[in-house]
Amino acid sequence: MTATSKKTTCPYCGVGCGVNVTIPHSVDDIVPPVSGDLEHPANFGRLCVKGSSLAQTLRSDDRLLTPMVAGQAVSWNEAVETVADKIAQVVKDHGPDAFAFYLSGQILTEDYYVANKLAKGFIGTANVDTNSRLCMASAVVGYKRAFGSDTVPCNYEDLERCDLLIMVGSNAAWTHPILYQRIAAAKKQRPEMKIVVIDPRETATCDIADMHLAIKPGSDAAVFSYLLKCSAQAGILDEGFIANHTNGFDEAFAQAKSSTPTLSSAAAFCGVSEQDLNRLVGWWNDTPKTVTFYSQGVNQSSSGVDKCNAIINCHLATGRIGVEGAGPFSITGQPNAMGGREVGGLANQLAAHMDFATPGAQELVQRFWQAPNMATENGLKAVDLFQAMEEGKVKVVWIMSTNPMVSLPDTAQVRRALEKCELVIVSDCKAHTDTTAMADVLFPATGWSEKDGTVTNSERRISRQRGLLPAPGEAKHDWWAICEVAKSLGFQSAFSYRNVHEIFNEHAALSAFENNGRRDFDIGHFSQMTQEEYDALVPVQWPVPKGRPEGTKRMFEDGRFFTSDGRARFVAISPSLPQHQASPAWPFTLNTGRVRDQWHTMTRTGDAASLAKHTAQPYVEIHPKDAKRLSIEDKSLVRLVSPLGQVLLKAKLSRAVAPDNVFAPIHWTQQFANASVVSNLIPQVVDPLSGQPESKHAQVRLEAVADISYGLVISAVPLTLSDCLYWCQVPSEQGYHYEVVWPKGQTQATLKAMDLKLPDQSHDVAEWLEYSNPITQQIRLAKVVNQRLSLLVYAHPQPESIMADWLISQLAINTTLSMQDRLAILVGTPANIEEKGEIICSCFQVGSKQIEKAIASGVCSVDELGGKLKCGTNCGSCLPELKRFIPLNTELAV
Ligand SMILES: Nc1nc2c(c(=O)[nH]1)N[C@H]1C(S)=C(S)[C@@H](COP(=O)(O)OP(=O)(O)OC[C@H]3O[C@@H](n4cnc5c(=O)[nH]c(N)nc54)[C@H](O)[C@@H]3O)O[C@H]1N2
Ligand SMILES: Nc1nc2c(c(=O)[nH]1)N[C@H]1C(S)=C(S)[C@@H](COP(=O)(O)OP(=O)(O)OC[C@H]3O[C@@H](n4cnc5c(=O)[nH]c(N)nc54)[C@H](O)[C@@H]3O)O[C@H]1N2
Ligand code: SF4
Ligand SMILES: [Mo]
Repeated sequence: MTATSKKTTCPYCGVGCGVNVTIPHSVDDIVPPVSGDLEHPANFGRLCVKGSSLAQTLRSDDRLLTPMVAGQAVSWNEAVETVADKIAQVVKDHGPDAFAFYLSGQILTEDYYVANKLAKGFIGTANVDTNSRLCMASAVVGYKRAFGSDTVPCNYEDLERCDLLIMVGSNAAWTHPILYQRIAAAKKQRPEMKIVVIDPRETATCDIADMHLAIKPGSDAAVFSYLLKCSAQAGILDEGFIANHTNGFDEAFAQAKSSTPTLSSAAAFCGVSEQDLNRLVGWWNDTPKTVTFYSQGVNQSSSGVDKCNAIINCHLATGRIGVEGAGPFSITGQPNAMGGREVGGLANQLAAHMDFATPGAQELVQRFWQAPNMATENGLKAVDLFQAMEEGKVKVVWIMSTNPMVSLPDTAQVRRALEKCELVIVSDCKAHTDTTAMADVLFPATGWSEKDGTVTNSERRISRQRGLLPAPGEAKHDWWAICEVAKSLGFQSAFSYRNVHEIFNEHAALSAFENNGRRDFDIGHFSQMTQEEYDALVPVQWPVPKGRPEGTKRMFEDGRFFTSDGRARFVAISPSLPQHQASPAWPFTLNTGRVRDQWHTMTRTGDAASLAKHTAQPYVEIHPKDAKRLSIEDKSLVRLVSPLGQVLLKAKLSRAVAPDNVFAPIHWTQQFANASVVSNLIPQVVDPLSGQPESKHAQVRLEAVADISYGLVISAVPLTLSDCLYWCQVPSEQGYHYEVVWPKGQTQATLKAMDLKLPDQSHDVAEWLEYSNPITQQIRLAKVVNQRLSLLVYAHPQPESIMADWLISQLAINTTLSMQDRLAILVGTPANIEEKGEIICSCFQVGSKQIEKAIASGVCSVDELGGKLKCGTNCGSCLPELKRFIPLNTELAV
């Protein structure tokens, strides 16, 4: 039998890369090879490290395999009836707004469409919000205010063809790696192309930048307000475009002039040097082909929408929109955040890019759906929704494909809300997440490799996701579960879809229904596709109206916008700073974001041992000056306290953050570490227009943690480490690896006591190997059962680097341990093994020590490093980091 190959789309970031997967012959073929799709216009064959590691995440020991009600496995029938009965009861007793969906930019467009239709047309509530509220909401409102529609004007080629690229609040090198590599390649080809990074923190993205503008957190709008003001002085306004295609220039310009009257006032507001700001102004003035590319550093802010419009104002004023190599380009984070926006999956949208405020829209959608209970006004946005839950107003919530116990700000509030809610339904692929732990009903969902449907990437490109493997256990598609509940509620005829193709056709038909060019989102060409056509769908950029099957590369080329008069709108912006500012009690500003090799709450990337090597533990980046003042050492445990809660993280001393500022990644949940969920610290401050939380900003205090000992526990079976102050489980293939911190005073006896929690091994022959040094206070214990290593515990007063990889590999060794092996285990390393150091290249597992050694032996470029160690030669995600190892930065852009 020959293996078959299928084309699908990567489930991670909004770049939306095409993936080829070779389907295994049988379920026992563990790893189906995954490669980049050479024909996909997002990536042309390349994949970053997360995409390349997809095969490792396909099988998980922790899949949710059956529906559960109150902790008991039940049939789908019973679970669906439980849910439908409760929804019917609360709607009858309290009205439709007592029910809510909380969805995700990671479900497929077809899942999203039916959820939105059920809530807004049939149950009668617009309480359909999503984690895109935490992600894209400000960008959506910014576009809608300016263009009358949520339309991304640009495409990926514009990023390669512009002459100036301003990257604002984006660490694309880690978060949109394939786009970043396309940009880096363009810069290498045309070194005269300028790149500016605006970010309070120095990131890997800065490696290709001609200038890094390390602004004060939240001050972005002032940069663009000043650029607008200077555009007039420099005479680069596009007077014709302003006159013929826009409204509101005078007010916006007057406001920009009064907000940022001088170079010195603007530079002071943003905390940058006048020289740097002036340099940006010069480049802006000289470069018609400018793209401004923005992400969460812009969106996740109490003034996120204003920041977006400050950017868009500059592009409208100079006519730098709707032409090749220019435009305000908001990049989407999740693989289908854009698809969610298309179906109307936010509480203040209706459907198909219509909202409640659009005259006639509600009636149009009602007619199209034949909806019996049409919602009539905006529903609750995410943070308000969870507050309404805590107040007892929302009584049933159905959470699908998101982990709000980790990702929403103020975890304690989210917990209170879910505890108060009468019925919490969670649809997830995983059995154990911080949110499934709060559920009354669990629906087992199929995951990426099992689902069929469509997703839309950051450049409006719709691609097929194709099912590769059979669903495990009783797992079902999300759209199916929604339709079953809908049918059980009595809405049979409107939800009797047989497959996703029927749903997609209906979604396409609604987009075209009585549209006639009035609405941007029109994919009417697809409304009558056959199953075969749907299966063969090639990636295409919307709009794809009837008669334009090739789709649309770029928007607004004709200068017409989707406002009532067809003109774009300037918005007068007064730049403002984040709501909470530092104070003596809370002197540090906490910034949060992503690391290269993990995805969100680690439910998928946490399954790939190789991806854990880049960043094994949750950390906080602290400037060395602050660390010294607070007696915090590198790698030591630090407590971060905010008015809302506290977390424990490992210190990473770094000049990438400014003094008085710290940065922590968002990925670690209670499944991976006992006390490191950073959302515990983030207040529920939101943008007044978009409702998007200011997740990039919290005020905290830092404390060194005293009287502790650090350790490492390696075990053949999972352990419950309840006596620890801190533990973090590091994903590993051979066994269980925990990094641990205990209160001081661990003795051999207490450490051995951990063993009591292991399964009964009384029939086995067990012995302990022990080493302790009273002077260095080191204790090392190894338990050998039937001549094989089963548990290992190291404890010492300082955070030490230990070769956990080698130690854990000893768990898998089948042969009897020799005297030499036993000694090496207690020492922590065999004499003849090269220490790799921190893994930099995940694809080939090349570590910092190996790279340093190669450089010491004369290697002096990234290419030569690749030739010698292979690092950086597969996905290229580590190239920015490799470059930093090269002395004097002799390399140009990679
Ligand atoms: N590896 C990886 N990639 C991902 C994801 C992931 O989890 N892991 N998630 C995906 C998703 S859903 C999203 S939304 C994207 C997010 O992609 P990005 O937005 O690129 O990622 P973040 O790290 O959240 O934040 C970007 C930067 O904003 C900066 N920042 C903080 N405050 C400010 C500010 O006030 N102004 C400016 N200008 N910058 C500021 C931070 O220092 C940070 O470097 O990534 C996507 N890609
Ligand atoms: N402090 C701070 N907080 C943040 C951010 C930040 O930068 N700083 N970023 C915010 C942003 S931009 C985002 S996008 C969010 C992300 O945060 P979340 O959405 O909470 O994170 P995920 O880990 O992606 O959660 C997805 C869940 O869905 C499950 N799942 C995966 N596929 C499917 C499927 O097909 N069906 C179903 N039913 N389940 C599935 C996964 O197992 C997982 O439990 O975090 C936000 N929170
Ligand atoms: S850049 Fe990486 S994570 Fe994003 S879609 Fe492409 S392969 Fe997937
Ligand atoms: Mo996101």
